[in-house]
Amino acid sequence: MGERLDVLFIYPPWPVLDDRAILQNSLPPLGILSIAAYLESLGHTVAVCDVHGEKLDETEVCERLRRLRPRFVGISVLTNMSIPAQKIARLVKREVPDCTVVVGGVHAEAMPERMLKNSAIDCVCRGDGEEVMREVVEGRPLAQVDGLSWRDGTTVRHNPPRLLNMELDRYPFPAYHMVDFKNYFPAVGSYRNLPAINMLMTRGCPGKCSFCNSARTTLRARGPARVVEQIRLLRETYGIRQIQFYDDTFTVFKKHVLDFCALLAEADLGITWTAYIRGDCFSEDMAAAMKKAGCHQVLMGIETGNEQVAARIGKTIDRERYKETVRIAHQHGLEVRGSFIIGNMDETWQSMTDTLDFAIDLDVDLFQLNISTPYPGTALFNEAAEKGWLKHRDWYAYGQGEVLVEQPQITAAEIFAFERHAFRRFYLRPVSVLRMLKRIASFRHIRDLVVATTVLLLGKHKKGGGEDKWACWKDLREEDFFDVALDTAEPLRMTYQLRQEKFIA
Ligand code: B12
Ligand code: SF4
Repeated sequence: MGERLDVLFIYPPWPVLDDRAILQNSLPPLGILSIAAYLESLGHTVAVCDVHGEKLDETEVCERLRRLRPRFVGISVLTNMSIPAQKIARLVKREVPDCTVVVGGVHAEAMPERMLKNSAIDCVCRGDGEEVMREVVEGRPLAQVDGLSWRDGTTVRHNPPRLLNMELDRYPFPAYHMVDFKNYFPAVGSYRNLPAINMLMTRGCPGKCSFCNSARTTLRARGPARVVEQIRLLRETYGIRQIQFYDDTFTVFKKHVLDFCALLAEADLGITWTAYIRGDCFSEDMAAAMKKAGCHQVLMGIETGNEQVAARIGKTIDRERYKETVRIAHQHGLEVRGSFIIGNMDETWQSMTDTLDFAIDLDVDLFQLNISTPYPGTALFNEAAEKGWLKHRDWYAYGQGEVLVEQPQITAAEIFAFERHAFRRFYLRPVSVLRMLKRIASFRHIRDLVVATTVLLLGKHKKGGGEDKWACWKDLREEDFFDVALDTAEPLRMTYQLRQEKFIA
């Protein structure tokens, strides 16, 4: 038998995607790749198993566990994949009983008690995982690791929060070498060149949106030179030609953006890229610099076109400002992808119509529409839970395509009907059809267009599709993994509070 691995990180699958999945992206999990790189730089042996990206089934995961026999396993948990994550923890303890299982990520940290009802999970990391994981792996007793919640018999103990690391450049680049780039692809309509990969220049967002886990989290930025260095590595080592910046607020630090663009343009790496901008943080000089550095598309979370709904979700709108932003982007040859949400609190057919009208009036090139989803750790989840409006906690469905909040003034059927109507009305306009045809630059773009038309306009997507191979991760019941009768309550929390302020137990 070979040497035991120190740490294995696992990214669970989200197996109930319908055919819309093909419109979506599959990209490497930067959170665990960042922790993995840090631990490796400290001399630990580390591997990453991306069950979602590699499309692994239960047998393959178990085989990998038996082969690597990790001392520690770290599982990253978003809400939609939290039930398969519970099962994976069980498999880990079955195959490697003496292994310590740590979970982290936005869902786990918002619901530590729920995770710890599963005896296969030893502790929950709240917030950044780099230092927490280092201390756990170095053998520090769980009770002494800041930022950790753990089970003490039948009670959950919440250690104090960990101070935020404001200097992100202290950490090495994500451990890209631990994943296979062949498994990843960007979303339809979001790329010029391939292969593509995701990156971040910042962490955190000062916004206050009621539906978002990033709301009010401390904004931290990496140095522009270091980001360009990372792009050079991706280009030269992995042949990457397209980057998707997934920062919540890429354009908040104007000087940073300008410095970054100047350095990237000078490096002349032949990279095309996209980034999220904020409607209220964009300017002529930024647009010009971004275009010159290879940016071809900006994404804007506009969410709604109705003033009342905007106030309700914590994202007020200045119509003229948004219009000006789109004008600036277009003038500099940047496509605009507008992202909108329907089914918000207090939403009506009329307010959704305001949103569609606004998208058309703004003249965004691509129209992205999601259904409001109450994620644990957000104000939306807490309000829906307190009012008794949460339809269920079957986390599989928490993927922005289902109606999960039951409101008296609107039905789920109306929201779905509006969604279909909106895609047709937006994309079947001659100006949109023309734009879509003009964007075609490769065979893959043609394929994308056919798929998008079939799924979004003809509504032909079958629910619960995907590969049969993934049956092992589907239709699981979370309760079946709860084998510890905790005497600790499960309070409602806000992500920003549990990460940065005194932890609310
Ligand atoms: C990039 C991104 C994507 C990419 C790549 C996803 C991926 N493989 O990572 C794509 C576009 C594919 C994507 C898809 C989706 N995403 Co997304 N995505 C993001 C985004 C913008 C950045 C993620 C990231 O890289 N963060 C940076 C790293 C450093 O942070 P991190 O991942 O949180 O990890 C740190 C800590 O959380 C912790 N940690 C995390 N895991 C672990 C594990 C252990 C063991 C430990 C100790 C610590 C730890 O340590 C990490 C490093 O410090 C976030 C928002 C955000 N700012 O985080 C949304 C976000 C994660 N996505 C979200 C959603 C909803 C989705 C989708 C469901 C959307 C959809 N309808 O399709 C899908 C689900 C995909 C899936 N496979 O299931 C929500 C999740 C909400 C929730 N409660 O689950 C977020 C939080 C957006 C938001 N603000 O609400 N996403
Ligand atoms: S939706 Fe965007 S602006 Fe609002 S809190 Fe989340 S990341 Fe920030």
